Amino acid sequence: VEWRGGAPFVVTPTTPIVATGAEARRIGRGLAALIGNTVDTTPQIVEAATEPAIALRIDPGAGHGPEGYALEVAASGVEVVASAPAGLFYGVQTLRQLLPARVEYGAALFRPLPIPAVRIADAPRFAWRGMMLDVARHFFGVPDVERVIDLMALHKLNRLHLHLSDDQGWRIEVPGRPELTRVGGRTQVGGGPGGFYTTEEYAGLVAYAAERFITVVPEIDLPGHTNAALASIPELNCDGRARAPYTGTNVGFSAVCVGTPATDAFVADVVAALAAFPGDMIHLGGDEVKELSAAEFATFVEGAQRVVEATGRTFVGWDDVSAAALTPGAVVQVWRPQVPAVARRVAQAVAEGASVVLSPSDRIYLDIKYDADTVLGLTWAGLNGVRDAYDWDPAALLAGVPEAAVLGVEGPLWAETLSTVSDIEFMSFPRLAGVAEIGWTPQTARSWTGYRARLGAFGPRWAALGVSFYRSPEVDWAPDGVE
Ligand code: IFG
Repeated sequence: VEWRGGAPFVVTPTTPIVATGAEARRIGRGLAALIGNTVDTTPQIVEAATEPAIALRIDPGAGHGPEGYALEVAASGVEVVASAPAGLFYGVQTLRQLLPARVEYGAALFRPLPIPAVRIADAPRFAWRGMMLDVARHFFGVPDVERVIDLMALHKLNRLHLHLSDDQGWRIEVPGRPELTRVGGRTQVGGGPGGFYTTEEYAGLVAYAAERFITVVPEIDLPGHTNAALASIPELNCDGRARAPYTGTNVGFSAVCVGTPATDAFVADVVAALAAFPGDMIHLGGDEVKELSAAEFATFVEGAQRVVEATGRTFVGWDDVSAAALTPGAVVQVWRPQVPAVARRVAQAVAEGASVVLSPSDRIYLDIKYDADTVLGLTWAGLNGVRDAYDWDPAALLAGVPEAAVLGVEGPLWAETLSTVSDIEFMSFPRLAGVAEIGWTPQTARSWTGYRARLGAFGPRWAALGVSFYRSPEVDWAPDGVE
């Protein structure tokens, strides 16, 4: 970032956005909709301009990589150049953050919008910058998930991991298995009605995310965390009897019967259903299996991984799967780096060719309380304050797991204690912004004091967006509604 001083660029109701090509024009329309609150204050998308303009350009030869961009702001005009659509989108998100927070209000009267003169060249450190939303413990409908996607995009996050099944609920239709949603989709923690995504609704979420350069990573948790499936399909139980629905919050008590034709057919149908949607990863969980022997668990995981890879997709599992013999292309999502035996097994899996996504539960589990006074969330991993969630280096987390093996980071939000989108926002922000910066910014450019100051200045933007964020006492929050 090079602050150039001098006069800012001032966006007025007649400032045009110059963009050519379908993707640049589509991204331009997103910027125009942000800037204008009425028809006559919304910038036009044009092919060329004679007055000071905002120019958006995709130049494959520009050398910015798949998600990088260059941004130049001067009084005479603004230009964002990227080598690919994602990079242009992220350059526009940065431009958005350089605009006053008031731009985020949807109907406020237009006032000229100054953008400080600056030159930026930018690209992300990691390819996987994610959030996980647990829609199984409590179900969240399409509008809530779209809201999460919108907020992820503002922070340049690009992976939405949806935890679609657990003991308390099954949330996605599986062709040929209507009982999974008819029975498993009708419960949730606390006994509420639950819910599920129809094939069309889920496809719509995948598309909505893709428009914002976010890839959805579906998770069906197996062989444990399966009571909803065990309550829906009797032959998944070794005794052939359907389990009662479960609406509590215990973990580890359930597992499918391993090695039976019924279970193998079930896994095949589930993986086929997930592989029918656009994407490159399928997450099959693997966490907290206490009802199977080590041999049964390994047999299940190794078989399930082959089913996923037969679809051409990458297998993802929680760090528990490192107890099985993984193929070199596997992705291990690390949630317990603080457990020495787990850390050793993960390093071994990496030595055998696995990659990792880091979700340390004692850092970025977003359902862990901020502090002892936080009403929502859990405390089994300790307390995850704003600084705890930010002040660590993925390349230094695990011995034997170098930066090259780290695909990126992801903040999981489990929903045992969350039931509304404002609960999601309260536990996610500000800590998810820290996850986003860890995923994007080189370690040498990061410091708690610098981040803390920028976070305080970001509060008004979240307020303008109506985000129910936690005004942590660790941060000096700028006043909102006035800038
Ligand atoms: N661990 C369980 C989750 C959830 C979580 C709550 C993993 C991988 C504790 N598994 O985290 O289902 O209950 O913080």
